[in-house]
Amino acid sequence: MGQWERFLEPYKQAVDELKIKLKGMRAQFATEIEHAPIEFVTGRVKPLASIYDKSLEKGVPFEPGEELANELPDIAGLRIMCQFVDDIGTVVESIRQRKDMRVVEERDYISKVKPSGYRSYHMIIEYPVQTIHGERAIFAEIQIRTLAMNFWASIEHSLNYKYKGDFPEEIKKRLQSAAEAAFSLDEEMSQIRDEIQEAQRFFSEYRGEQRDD
Ligand code: 0O2
Repeated sequence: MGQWERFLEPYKQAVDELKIKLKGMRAQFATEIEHAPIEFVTGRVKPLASIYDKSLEKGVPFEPGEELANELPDIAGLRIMCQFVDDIGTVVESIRQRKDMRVVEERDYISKVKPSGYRSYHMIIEYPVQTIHGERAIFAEIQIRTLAMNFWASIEHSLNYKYKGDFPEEIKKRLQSAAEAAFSLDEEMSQIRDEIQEAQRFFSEYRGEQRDD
């Protein structure tokens, strides 16, 4: 097994375990309260090419080890998507209360929107992974955002690849205004939230719907 593979293995394990735990949280919410604040959960280990780019950006040697692990706390990354902006606070609070992970940092890019227009709530957690060599605490980043914020971020992320972060002024402006439009949609949806939830309850009862993720 290569050096990188050995270094990344606990991250892969952490992502797999955290996906199960966060999906479990979703299922519990769904059975106990009428509106589940989690729509869906995804997770990934940062690809080696992105680890390389980020290490260059941060001026950290591109070597598997502690320095890289401390400087790049998002090698293990989870994403939680919510229907409504208010759901984000509920999810954040549930994560803070958990005993199987420790929150070490929070960044609120919803009240403090990034200049690009990016909105999301980030939590860096420390998570203990059990390995054959004993317990290993690793960092993971959980990004919590609405479906509209996620839509915007994924489009902007792919355009970022194309322009390598150097957007033409016109596209930059359009993306910023698209971010505001996405946020207006979130605000509009929040205002008609009660109507939407009643309709969703009726619809899922009518179809006898059950999600298994
Ligand atoms: P990928 O491919 O998603 O892994 P810094 O501001 O430098 O101190 P840093 O370390 O960049 O902070 O962390 P930050 O900004 O808290 O979170 C970085 C991650 O948030 C990014 O990871 C993206 O996933 C997401 N993100 C932050 N800003 C933007 C943005 O403007 N647009 C989009 N689409 N996503 C953003 P990576 O490693 O950059 O990318």
